Amino acid sequence: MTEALVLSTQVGAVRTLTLNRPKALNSFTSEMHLVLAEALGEVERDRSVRCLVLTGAGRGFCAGQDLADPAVAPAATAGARPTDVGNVIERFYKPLALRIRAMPVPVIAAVNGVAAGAGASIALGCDFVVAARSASFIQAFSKIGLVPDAGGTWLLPRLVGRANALALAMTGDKLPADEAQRIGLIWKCVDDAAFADEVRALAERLAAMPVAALAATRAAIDAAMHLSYADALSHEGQWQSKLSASHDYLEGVAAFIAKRPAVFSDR
Ligand code: T3D
Repeated sequence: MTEALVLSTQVGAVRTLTLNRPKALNSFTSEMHLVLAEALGEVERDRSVRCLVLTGAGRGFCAGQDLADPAVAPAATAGARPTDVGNVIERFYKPLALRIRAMPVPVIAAVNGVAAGAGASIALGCDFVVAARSASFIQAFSKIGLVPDAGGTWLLPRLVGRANALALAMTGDKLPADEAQRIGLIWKCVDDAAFADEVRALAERLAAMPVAALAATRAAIDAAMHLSYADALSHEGQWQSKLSASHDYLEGVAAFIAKRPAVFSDR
């Protein structure tokens, strides 16, 4: 029986999707994209899911595009037409990156090992990036004559500034997880032995929070990146109008007044 390309498990309200092509460091084939898209659709539809964890099987998180996937690999035969990688981006990576950014629940990238190329971009596009100390981030694109994609050019300078973004993208050097945390590329680097427990604890904590407000927080912060101060203030007000009409806001305030734990359920 063939192994699923993406493993989906749920404990409580935390859904974990595990990229599962460990022999090729979980690099993306067209088929894995399709299976992942289906799994993300299930997360969107299933209201029992309140936090999503994306991780990789084996020693890697994801090595980006599978460079040997016949569907996208550059033609080796002399005279053959080269693959238009832009089409691959439009078809697979752009929808994936946008979808993760619009998930109705918080998304944690649990970077268990190397994250390279589009694998790094997809991780960095998640709400939280928690990496094992043995993990690393590689902007592998320059080594094969491409630019960072899957959101890399947008994310990198915003996360670490232009100087670091250019250095990482142009050299393609391996950035260890602790250094990635130090320069603000990721949220947290944790010892390998504590990695699974840290991810679980964070996911469970987020799942118990008002997740609709957390998803709105992501949207508001992303929108504010290209708004004026005045417009951001107005945009925040619009979100507050919407959220203050929700069950979770009423519950949050009632629980605070009654000095009891809140039970949030909106999504
Ligand atoms: O069509 C398009 O190109 C679309 C564009 C998409 C955007 C991108 O993602 S472009 C960037 C693509 N990714 C890369 O260039 C990374 C390539 N991989 C590496 O540079 C190295 O594997 C790593 C630095 C990530 C890890 O190195 P290391 O020494 O720990 O492992 P390894 O021995 O290189 O890899 C282990 C196996 O995974 C190996 O297979 P083997 O020899 O054991 O049968 C290797 O070939 C395979 N593998 C790793 N990355 C890929 C891959 N196979 C196919 N595609 C990969 N991207």
